[in-house]
Amino acid sequence: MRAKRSRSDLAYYGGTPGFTEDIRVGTPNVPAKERYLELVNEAIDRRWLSNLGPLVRQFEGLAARRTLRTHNTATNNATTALQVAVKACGVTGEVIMPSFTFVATAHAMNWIGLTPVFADVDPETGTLDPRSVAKAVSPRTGGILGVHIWGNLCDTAGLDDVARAAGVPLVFDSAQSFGCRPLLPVPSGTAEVFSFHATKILNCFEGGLVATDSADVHARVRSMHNFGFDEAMNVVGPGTNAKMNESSAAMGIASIEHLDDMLKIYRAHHLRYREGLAAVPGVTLMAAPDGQTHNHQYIVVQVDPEAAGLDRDRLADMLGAENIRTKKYFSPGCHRVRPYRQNAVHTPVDLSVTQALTERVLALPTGLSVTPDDVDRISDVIAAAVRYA
Ligand code: T4K
Repeated sequence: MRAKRSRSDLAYYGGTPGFTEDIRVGTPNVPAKERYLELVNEAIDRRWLSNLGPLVRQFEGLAARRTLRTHNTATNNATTALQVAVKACGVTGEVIMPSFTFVATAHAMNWIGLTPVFADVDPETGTLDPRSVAKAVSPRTGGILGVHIWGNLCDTAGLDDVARAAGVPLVFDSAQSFGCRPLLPVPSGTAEVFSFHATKILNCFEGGLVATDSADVHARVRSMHNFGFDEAMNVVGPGTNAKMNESSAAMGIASIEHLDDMLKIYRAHHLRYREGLAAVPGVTLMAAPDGQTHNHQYIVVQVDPEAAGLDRDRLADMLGAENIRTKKYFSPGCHRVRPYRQNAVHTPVDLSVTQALTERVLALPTGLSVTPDDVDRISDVIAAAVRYA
């Protein structure tokens, strides 16, 4: 009896064979290599490589058209951007956030002495559930951090209500949501943070952005992300080094010029997966919510072990044997990892939706390196895996 099927097993049983080379979740998009090299060459010739250079300024201007926020500050990554953003918004003490997110959300808070307090999420969208947040509010609550997971925008109005009632700032972790905006362009929250990590739809190798409509918050973000300096280079408060460099900005500029084309490709892949997986029992593509634009950056399926005849982990193993490298975004939940799992202060409310999702979700390859034929092939392999499980 074999521990797991291999590529040849599925083919032997009549299934579609997988890939001879790895096809991965998170392969970086590089839509304009020549343009990037041209921009980075110019930066080298200018001998201005960091410290709020012209490419960073240009990138901030281009990004602003997409965030629809008045003030935009580019950073070296989203983890430091989250820290700067919550400090600039005056978040203190306990921060209510989802456990169902990448661990950076919780770690970023913990690292600066804030206490993550986890609330549950909506089963359809995976985003923070305002009713659960309301239950988690206590006199120690100093802020609420919503995460627009997989590009699905939170119930921003619901979270706004809870934040107002509690009298605390509402901040959004939009690391996965560049290109995702409400159809009515009124983004809520005091500030939000985007990621331009290599694996994101728009990548700067590494990079982030703090976006806000508040001039006060913006002034603090500008200062805090640059050692506490003000425009006149006086130190006016505490600060860190969260600045984006010119090479990252060059990649961001070169890529953002192709963002609309990339969004079309991601949407086409999403629709193709939907079609390809529609008849596969127990494997359901997570829907993209209405009422917003979406980047479809993550293709996430939920695996129901009863209906599929195999669980998520087994499916991931079978796909891995066919060289299809998936990711379990996001498993386990933050409440199940050190340092949060040992201390009940982090888990005051029921997290059963989170728990169920973490056991069932699986992200599939998409992006510029994936062709429509690849999508069909991956869907066929999943169908075969379920058939022969
Ligand atoms: N908040 C949220 C909600 C986030 O999702 C993230 C980051 C953050 C905050 C923090 O943002 P940053 O500080 O990173 O800007 C990856 C990314 O490293 C991380 O940025 C991202 N979220 C998270 C969702 O995904 P891992 O642990 O999955 O990375 P890794 O090394 O397993 O790579 C993922 C896949 O991408 C693999 O299939 C390999 C592939 N890959 C990766 C890189 C870096 C490539 O093919 N080429 C590459 O260059 O975290």
